[in-house]
Amino acid sequence: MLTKTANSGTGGALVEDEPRQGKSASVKPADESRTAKAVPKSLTIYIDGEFFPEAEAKVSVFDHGLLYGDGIFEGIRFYNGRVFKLEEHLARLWDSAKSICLDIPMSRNEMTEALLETIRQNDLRDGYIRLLVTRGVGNLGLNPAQCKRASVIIIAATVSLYPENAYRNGLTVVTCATRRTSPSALNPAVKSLNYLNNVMARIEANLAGADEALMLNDQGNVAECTADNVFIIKRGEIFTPPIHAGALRGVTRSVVFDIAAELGLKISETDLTRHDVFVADECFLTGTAAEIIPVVKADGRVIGNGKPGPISTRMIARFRELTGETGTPIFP
Ligand code: PXG
Repeated sequence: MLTKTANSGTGGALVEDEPRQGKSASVKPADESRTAKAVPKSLTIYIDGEFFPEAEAKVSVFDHGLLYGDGIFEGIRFYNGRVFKLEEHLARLWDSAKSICLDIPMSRNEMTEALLETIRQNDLRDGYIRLLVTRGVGNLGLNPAQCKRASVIIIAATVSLYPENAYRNGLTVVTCATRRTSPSALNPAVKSLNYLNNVMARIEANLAGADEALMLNDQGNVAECTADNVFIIKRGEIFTPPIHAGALRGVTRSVVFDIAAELGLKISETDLTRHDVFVADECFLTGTAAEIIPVVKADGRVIGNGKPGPISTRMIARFRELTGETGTPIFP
């Protein structure tokens, strides 16, 4: 059962690279906030069945999500009043939960309704959802048996990870020294709240002045980037690392497989080395936040002719059609 405790009106704008902090807690009536365009609006956040203005949306310092990164998450997009690939994201969330023995305290239908209602509360048609399930409140010991009930947090905001010209001109990537977590340590298939491995890689990209970091696995093969799957194209065929190489089973990755089948393009999962990336005709990354974005330089080597290639461009165009036309309706 959802309890409405606040309504912030027309929703806020969370730009990924400029997260807002310490905003006013003031809650405006919907009509007033619609006219006050210049004033950033307070988001309405879902926590365990209740809605809160963002300044009041808080979790306990004893939540093991904070103390140990013990929890899981999903990043989901909605476009044009529809949530894109909602079922697939929820399926992955439930798989992550099972893997770490976390009981999600609601059914899949209840989660869907909570998610849709959070978007409605923020009056958004295009945006990004961050869905978290934390282990919940426990004591200072790491034993999750102390945590009585998992917490569910849903944030609906707007997102723009890269500027539009990045999609036209492509990104630069560098290989980082930080290896993707080995499946024998922490399986990267679990989308856990413990992202320090990826954050360390991201810091390396920042220090090198690159847009993204290419992460290798313990064998030295390409796993993925910090929050994106990697694809290369060679002689008209598309290749991507298999899941066992340390790639997340990306929802956008699966859409690329669907589009490839639709366009009659050959696509396969295969181990890739840095050399394969250097000599590729084209390269692109996929992720919910990044969507499909071309890569034109890797470790200083120009990929193809240094411009997004024809297959990447077709992929991006078809992906944009699909995101605009399909998905779970938010406002039935
Ligand atoms: N690999 C990793 C490690 C990821 O975290 C992807 C690939 C792409 O998967 P999807 O299902 O989104 O196609 C992810 C995506 C963000 C953000 O920028 C997204 C992710 C992780 C962290 C931040 O919002 N996940």
